[in-house]
Amino acid sequence: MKDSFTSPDYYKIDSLLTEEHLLIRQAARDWVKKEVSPIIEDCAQKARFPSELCSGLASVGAFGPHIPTEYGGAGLDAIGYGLLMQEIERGDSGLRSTASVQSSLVMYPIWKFGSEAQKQKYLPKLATGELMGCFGLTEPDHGSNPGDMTTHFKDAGDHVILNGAKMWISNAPFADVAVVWAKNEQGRIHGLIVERDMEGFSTPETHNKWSLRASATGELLFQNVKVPKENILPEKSGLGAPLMCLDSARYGIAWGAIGAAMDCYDTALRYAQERIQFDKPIAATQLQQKKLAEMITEITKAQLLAWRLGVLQNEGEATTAQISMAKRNNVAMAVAIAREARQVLGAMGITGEYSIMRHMMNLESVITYEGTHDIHLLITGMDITGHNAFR
Ligand code: TGC
Ligand code: FAD
Repeated sequence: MKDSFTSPDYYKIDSLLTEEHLLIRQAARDWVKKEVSPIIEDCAQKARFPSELCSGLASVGAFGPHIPTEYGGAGLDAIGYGLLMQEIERGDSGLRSTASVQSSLVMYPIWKFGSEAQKQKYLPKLATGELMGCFGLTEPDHGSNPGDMTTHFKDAGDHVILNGAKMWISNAPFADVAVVWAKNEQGRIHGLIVERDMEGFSTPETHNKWSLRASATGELLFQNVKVPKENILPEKSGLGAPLMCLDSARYGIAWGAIGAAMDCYDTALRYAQERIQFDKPIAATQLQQKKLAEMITEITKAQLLAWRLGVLQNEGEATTAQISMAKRNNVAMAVAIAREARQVLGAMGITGEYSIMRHMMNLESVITYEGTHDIHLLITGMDITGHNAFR
């Protein structure tokens, strides 16, 4: 099916963007239409990660959009980064996952907490996709509560010995490097850069997913892995370090989810105009108009939320709780729109001829990872009341 996507801009939000933002977005949109749309449905059906798209993701600036150019990043502002995530997730949430992980969860901690030698060694190659990375925080018994992780390392002279397991890790099956969060002997969390060929390190793939099928997910298993001390990120420790990375990735997801929602809305609008029942387009019926009108309203609200968050982020003013609100709202908005849009297409909506069902299934992961829908509500709740309702 030809990709005829046209982006909705009901409140003329484009007029709030710079020339550079529009160029970045157009380049990413053109790339998605040309390279992603023709193959992504087949990849999802076959549960295959399209590794052949990594160099294209790098070329549109999706690996390290907010990392300075001196380290190979694109050096964009927060809105440029957000627009890139939006366009890529318009193609598929799994591809956006790969970009989010590479940029916000691998390059960002190396850039923010790494030594100069670590930055020089890894960042330029991660920016081009020559090296691919993953981020290990979640464990089999510690998902929403990563602070209780049990993965740990012991001092052994010029290296440490790492043991433990991480689960549900995007990009794990093919990553060359993993940024892994583990506790030292005093129970303090540190970030370690683990390389694929280190002895005792394995990354079995997680199969049988109904969601993010074009993204590769796996475990990270560490059995007495010798990690050189020079691979420990020196500049920050404690749970706050991975949580800072999550702020960056959640910010991108707040924009990315708009892309998935736009694609569902655009598909449903076009279909409703073309599909004739009872001698008229279904778009001329009140019930379908209600669905479409509510979709464009919610997309517009989400666009404004993301744009304002982007301005705050550029000013260095965006808080964790504001990012949580945008991630939670915009992903839930996209989930609801995918469900409504699928109904507009009737039976055709369940087929791979259209992208909606794939987006719908993908978004079930997006609403769970990077902090579940519930966790983000509790973050907002704590922010406005001062009471911690997690524990
Ligand atoms: P809490 O006691 O609140 O905080 C622990 C320490 O961290 C500090 N801190 C932050 N620092 C910097 N930035 C932030 N955003 C920070 N938030 C908290 C805090 O001040 C404290 O510092 P200190 O010095 O006092 O120790 O932590 P908690 O254990 O109560 O947990 C809070 C909670 C539940 C909000 C947090 O654990 C959480 O966000 N849980 C959700 C886990 C999650 O989101 N996992 C995501 C895994 S990665 C992933 O899903 C990738 S998906 C692939 C893709 O991106 O596409
Ligand atoms: P749990 O924490 O067990 O939560 C189960 C349910 O309980 C949820 O509904 C939750 O909201 C609720 N709950 C938990 N605590 C509370 C509370 N205090 N009050 C009320 N309700 C609560 N992780 C990584 O580290 N790196 C990755 O690259 C990565 N990629 C992922 C890719 C995919 C496809 C998926 C699905 C997950 C990925 N994750 C990754 C893991 C993801 O971050 C976790 O799944 C998520 O944080 C939730 O943890 P959990 O699944 O263990 O659920």
